Order: sequence, then C-alpha cells, then structure tokens
Amino acid sequence: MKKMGKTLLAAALMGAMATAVQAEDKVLNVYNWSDYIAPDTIAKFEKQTGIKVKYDVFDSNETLEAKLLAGKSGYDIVVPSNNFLAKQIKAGVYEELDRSKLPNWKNLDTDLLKAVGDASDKDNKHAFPYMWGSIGIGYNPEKVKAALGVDKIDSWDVLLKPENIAKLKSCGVSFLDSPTEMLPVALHYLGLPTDTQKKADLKQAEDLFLKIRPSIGYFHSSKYISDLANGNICVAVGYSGDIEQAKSRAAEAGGKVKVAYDIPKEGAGSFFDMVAIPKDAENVDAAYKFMNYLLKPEVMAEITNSVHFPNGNEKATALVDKEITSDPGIYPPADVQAKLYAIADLPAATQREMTRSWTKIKSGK
Ligand code: N2P
Repeated sequence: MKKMGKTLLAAALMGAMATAVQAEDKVLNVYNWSDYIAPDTIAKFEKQTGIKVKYDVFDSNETLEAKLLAGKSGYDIVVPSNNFLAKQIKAGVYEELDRSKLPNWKNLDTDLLKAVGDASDKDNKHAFPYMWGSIGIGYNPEKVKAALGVDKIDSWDVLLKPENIAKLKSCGVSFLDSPTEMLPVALHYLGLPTDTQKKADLKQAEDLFLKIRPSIGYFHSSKYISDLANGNICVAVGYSGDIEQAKSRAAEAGGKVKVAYDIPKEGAGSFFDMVAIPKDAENVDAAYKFMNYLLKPEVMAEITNSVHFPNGNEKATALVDKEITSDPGIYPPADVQAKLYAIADLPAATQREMTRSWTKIKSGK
C-alpha cells in the first residue's frame, strides 16, 4: 500500500511537471502595429520567462478588427486603438483584466488612464494604454521647397487645396489607408464635427478628397516610412512616431535625405493604442506575464526610444532620451495638444458608410 502510494505520487508529480513544461512550450501569440516595438523587447521577454513569442504585425485597425470579429483570431495579445476597442468591448471580444496579475499597473499615467477609460472602457477594465500619437504631415523640406517655394508645411491647405497638392504630385504624396482616421482630416478642415454620423457631412469630406485624388500617389499605412527616409516620396500623411522613425533612418543612412514632421496649425487627429487580451486567447497566463512586462518603465522607455511614440507609462518618461521628450513632434507642447481631436468611436453603420466612401475615394470615381 505504501509502495503503491509512492508510485501514485510519482505519477502525479510527473503529470504536473509535464503540464508545466507544456504551458511553457505553448507559444504566446502577439499581434501589434508594425514598427511599434524595440528590436530586443521580445527577445528579452523570451529570455526572462522562457515563453516563446510569435509576433505578427498589422497596420490598420480595420485589419485587426476583421480578425477579432471573425473570432478565433489565434492571438493572446492585441493592440487596438481606443475608439475601436470601445466597439469591440461591446461586441464581447475582450477578457476582463485581473489586476492582481498586473502588479506593474501602478506605473501607468493615471490621467491618461482616466481619459481613455472615460472615452472607451469605463474603469479601464479591459486594456491599458501602450502608445499614443498624432496624425500629421511628414515631408522632405528640400523637395517641398523645390515644388512649393516653402520648406515648411504648417497647414492642411498644402494638401487639401487641389492647386497646392498638384505641385507635389511629381515628388510623391502618400496618405494613410484608413477611412476612420483620414475622413476626419477633411471633416475637421471643413469645420464639420470629426465624429459626425451625418451622410451629408461625410459626402462633403468625400468630395474634397475626390478633388485632390489625382495628386495622391498611394494610400498605405506603413510603407511611407521607408519611402520618406529614402527620398522616394516628398509628403506623407502619417503617424507621428512613424515619420520620426523615417527622420532617424534618413539620418542614419548618411543624412542626405531630410525628413520633418508637423502638426498643422488647424490641429490634427490623435490616437491611443491599447493592450488587451481577446476572450478566446489560449495562453492567458503568458499574456498576463507579457502585459506585466510591458508595464515595466524600463521596457516602455526602450520602446519609446526606438519607435518615437510617447507611451502611457508615467514612470517611463524619466527614462526616455531627452532628445525624444523634447521633440515637439513626438511630445507636443500643451498648446498643440489642445488642438488635437480624438478619433471617435462610431456606430458600425457609420463606419461602414466611411469604408464605402473611402473605397470610392481610393478608386478615384
Ligand atoms: C505604428 C503606428 C501606430 C499608430 N507604426 C496607429 N495607431
């Protein structure tokens, strides 16, 4: 009996060990925006925890949402912008977070948490802010000067007035491929509410884009980084940090190409990207470990130093390079921040309308 007991105990222990090994063998599937992490963030996590990570990237909320709403995305960690997060929470896409597994939550910026919570996730039950930024204009000052006679773009007039953008066509113009972020650019410029649900307002924005459409070279939400850095295009409407990355890449390549980023004087859109766990995640334990790792100030500071977007971690700011925190394109001063509008959480019907309109704009008809 004693012997039998020991055998049973040994078997049980071996079973438990096998489960532990299996848990560590299970891959953590992370789905994040492209160009949005430091080169060694994942490798360091894998080394510290023994958890293997499969890291995939997307460059638009629309792409992420299609996967999430189809279900069984296969991802354990995803990073939607907060307006999309709000809608996805309502659709029951996310796990409610167990804060006891996130001791580093305390490092987050409480003002930002409250702002994104009030806007899209009451009491921050499902997500925390990763990075944020603005949607402004990146450009090559020398090429713009040759085309327009000025080396600074400080107004949306330069891109939204057909006679101006026509002069930039030959040196190359790109726009983000995102109806929910680009239609508000025109709405704001026209003095219309950026969160409008009125078809007539959206039609005015569409008409404005159709007028300038012949001068837009392409619509893409990540390719412009290398094209700006290589001098293949001269203007891009894009995400602040991405354009700042283009600036650094151009400098690292010898500095022949110059890149500048400006938030036009009329103001611009802003976004807040949030880290969340889908309800059907298969590796929830590892997802919490990854979240808690991302909440470490030194980890987030390294990411900001690398991708040039401000993060949501208050304790990280002191660890970020001074040349980054003092760059007004990355950390806009209060008067510029006051001119930024948030991209709204819109009903599915309005979003569909915007997507239809965007398809029409892209095809130019
Ligand atoms: C990263 C772009 C993320 C900002 N390349 C858009 N949410």
